[in-house]
Amino acid sequence: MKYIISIGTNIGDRKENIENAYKALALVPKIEVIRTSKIYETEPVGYAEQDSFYNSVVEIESTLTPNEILGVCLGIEAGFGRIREFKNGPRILDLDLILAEDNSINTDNLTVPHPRYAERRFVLIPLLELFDDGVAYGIEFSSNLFKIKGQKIKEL
Ligand code: PH2
Ligand code: MG
Ligand code: MG
Repeated sequence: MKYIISIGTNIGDRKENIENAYKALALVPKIEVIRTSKIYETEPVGYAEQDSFYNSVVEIESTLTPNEILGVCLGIEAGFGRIREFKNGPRILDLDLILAEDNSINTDNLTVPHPRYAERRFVLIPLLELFDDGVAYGIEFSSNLFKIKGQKIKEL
């Protein structure tokens, strides 16, 4: 099954962090990285008093379940020394499962599609780069861009 994972960072060498996340995903058994978007510099969303983020999205192919993918994401974050201080606060690396090819999931610890992705230009713009007709796995996502105000974003 294919999955879309969003990567974000605003601590340290942000470009290197994103590239390390691509590499870490590619090293996981049963995960193949199919393609990555460009890297974007983005205005913080949610909590404004922090440095700008670098964001990217990745499409992977995997035989792992959505819950296993979530575990991989949390494991990679921990491996890079992520400390969770407060919601939407600064982070060295955040990997979020955004979409799954043939699944919607709603459990206590995982909701897919990601409950807030449609409000986030930093997810939708790189996603549109990968799915230029604005549809990913049967989900039309690009029209959400018209509803978003602010949230500056630029390609590196
Ligand atoms: N992640 C958040 C909250 N706000 N803003 C930007 N620009 N990029 C992010 O990755 C991001 C955010 C919560 O995970
Ligand atoms: Mg996140
Ligand atoms: Mg996260």
